[in-house]
Amino acid sequence: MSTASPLPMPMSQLSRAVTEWVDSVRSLTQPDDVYWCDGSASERHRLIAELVRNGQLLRLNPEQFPDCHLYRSHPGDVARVEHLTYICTRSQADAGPNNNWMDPQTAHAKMRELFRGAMRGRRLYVIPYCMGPVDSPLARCGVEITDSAYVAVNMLIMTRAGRDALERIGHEGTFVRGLHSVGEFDPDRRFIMHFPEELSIESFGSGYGGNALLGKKCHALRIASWQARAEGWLAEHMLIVGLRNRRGETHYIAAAFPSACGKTNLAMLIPPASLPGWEVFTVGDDIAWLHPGADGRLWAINPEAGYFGVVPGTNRQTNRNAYEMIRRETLFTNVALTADNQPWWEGLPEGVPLTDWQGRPYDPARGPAAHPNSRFTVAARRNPACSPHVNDLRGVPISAIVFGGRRREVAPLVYEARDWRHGVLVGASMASETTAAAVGQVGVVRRDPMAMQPFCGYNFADYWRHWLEVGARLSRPPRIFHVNWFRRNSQGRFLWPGYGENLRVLAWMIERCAGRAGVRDGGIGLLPRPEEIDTRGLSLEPETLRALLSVDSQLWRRELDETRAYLEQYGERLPGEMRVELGKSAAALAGG
Ligand code: SAT
Ligand code: MN
Repeated sequence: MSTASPLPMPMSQLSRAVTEWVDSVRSLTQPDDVYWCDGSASERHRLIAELVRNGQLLRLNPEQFPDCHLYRSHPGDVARVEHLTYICTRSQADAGPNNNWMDPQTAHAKMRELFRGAMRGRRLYVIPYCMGPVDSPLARCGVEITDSAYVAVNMLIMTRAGRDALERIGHEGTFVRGLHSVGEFDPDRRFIMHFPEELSIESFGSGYGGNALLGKKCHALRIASWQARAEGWLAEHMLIVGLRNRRGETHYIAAAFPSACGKTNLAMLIPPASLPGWEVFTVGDDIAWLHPGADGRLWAINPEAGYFGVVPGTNRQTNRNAYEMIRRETLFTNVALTADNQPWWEGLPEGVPLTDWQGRPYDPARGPAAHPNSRFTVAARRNPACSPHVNDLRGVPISAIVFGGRRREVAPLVYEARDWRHGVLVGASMASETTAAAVGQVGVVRRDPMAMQPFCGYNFADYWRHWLEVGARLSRPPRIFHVNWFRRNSQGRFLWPGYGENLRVLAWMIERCAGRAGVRDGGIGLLPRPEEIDTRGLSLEPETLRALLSVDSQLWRRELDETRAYLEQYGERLPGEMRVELGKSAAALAGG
C-alpha cells in the first residue's frame, strides 16, 4: 500500500478490519494518496501550514491571536442539514417518526454513486479516534475517512485521535466507520446517512461541523444512542459542569439544551462577584455519555476533547473564560475580519469589521458581519475552567439533570420533576425556538425532546422506554429539573439576566440535591419559593422574580394538550408510564 504518511504503527499491529476498509474506500473513491493521522501536535501544525499555503486557511493576527486561523466555508454550507440526515435501519419503525428514514440498501447504493471517484485529485485522510479517555471502558472508537484537511484538523482537536486510538481499535476489533467527502459542496448532492445496525456513517457534500466531523453528532449521539440502548447507558446532548459551593462540596450537573441555546456558556460559567466562594469546572459542553454506576448513581464522561462553539455573543462580560480560551490555537469558521486581521463577530465591543464572513467588504445592509452560526474549534485544555476530572476513566457522578429550552412564555425559570419518571416526561415535553445551528427558519417553537430531536438514532418511543429502564436501575438517581433562561415580558424584554447569574438557579438545585431547600407544588412540578433563589447583588424586582416563577394554568393546560398530541404520534410504542405521568400533571393543574 503506498501512503503519503508512514503508518502510525507497524502493519502487523493494525486492525485488519481497518486496513481492509481503507483499501475498499480507496478503490471506490480513487484518491491520489492516503494519509494516516498519528495525532501528534507536529502533524496538526503541518496540516494547518498546508491549508494556509493553499489558501483554505487564513492566518490571523499573530500578536493578538497567536496560532489562530480563519476558515471560510461555502456560503451554502454553514449549518446542519436535518432534512438531508437519515437513519437507515432495516425496519422503518426502528428509526421512528422522529427521523428521516431510508432503507439501508437504497441508501448504500445512492452513496456509492456519490462516492465513486469522488476523491480523484485529492488526498484521503484516515483519522482513527476515540470518544472518551482512551483507557476508559466507557469510551468507544471510530475511524473517519475524509478528503478534507479542514475536517481532519477539526477532528484532531475535537477527539483523542491518532496512534493510541488505532492501538485500542487493534485490540478491540470494533469501531464506527465514518466515510466523508465534501464532494462539490453541492446542497443538491448532500446526504448524511447513518447505519446504526452496521455501526457506520456515510456523509457527502458538506464540510460543516455536525455534518462532517463524524465523531460528534453522527457517532457520539446518533450511533452511540443506539449502542447505549443495547448496552444499558445513555448518549445525550448535554453539557457536564462541576460546581463547588462555599461549603466545599462539588456537584456535577448534566444539562440538555438545543443547539445554540448557551450550553458552552453554561458549561464555562463565571460566578458573579456577588456570589463569592463558588468555583465552576467544565467537564463537557455538548455531549455526555451517562452510565449507571455500581453505587447506584449515574456517572458521566465527555466523549469529546474540544469545543465547537458558537462565536457571536462571546465577550469579556458574557463569557470571560471562552473569550480568553479562543485567543490562541483556535480555528475560527465564518467570522468577520478587522483591518489588522483579527477575527470579529457581533457582540464583540472592540474592533470594527472590515470584511464579512464571506470575505466581502462589510456592508450592514447584507446582514451580520459574522455568520450567526460561526464557530470556534479549540482544545478543551485551553479552557481556564477545564475540570481536572475530564480524563477520569469512570467519569464524574451526576447530582442533577437539567432540561432547558428557549421559550418566550409558558416555562418558568426553573421547576423540578416529582421523580425520575416525571422527569422523563419533562424531558420528552421539551420544546424550543429554533436557532441558526440548523438550516431552516429561526425562532419558531418546535418539539425537541431531551434536545435530541436531531440526534436520537432510533425511535423516540423506544428511547423514552430506555430512559425509564435506566432510571429504574439507579438507587440514587439524579434529581431532574427544567429551566428557561429566555422568558420575556409583554414588551419582549428578557426577564432573567442569564449568563453567570444562572448560577443562582443551579445553586438552588444543589441545595435541593443536598436536601437543604424546600419546594412548593406548582402542579407542573416542584417550584422554588422565591426567597430561596439568592438574588443578593442582582437588581431584580421581587415582582420580576415572581413572574419568572409563575405558572399560568391556562397556558399550561394548552401546553399539556400539545404535548399529549405530540406524544400520541408514537402510538402503541409510547411507554404507558408517560401517559400516566401526563394524567398526573393534568390532574394536578386542574386541582391547582
Ligand atoms: O451540529 S454541530 O455540532 O455542528 C453544532 C450543533 O448544532 O450543536
Ligand atoms: Mn450541540
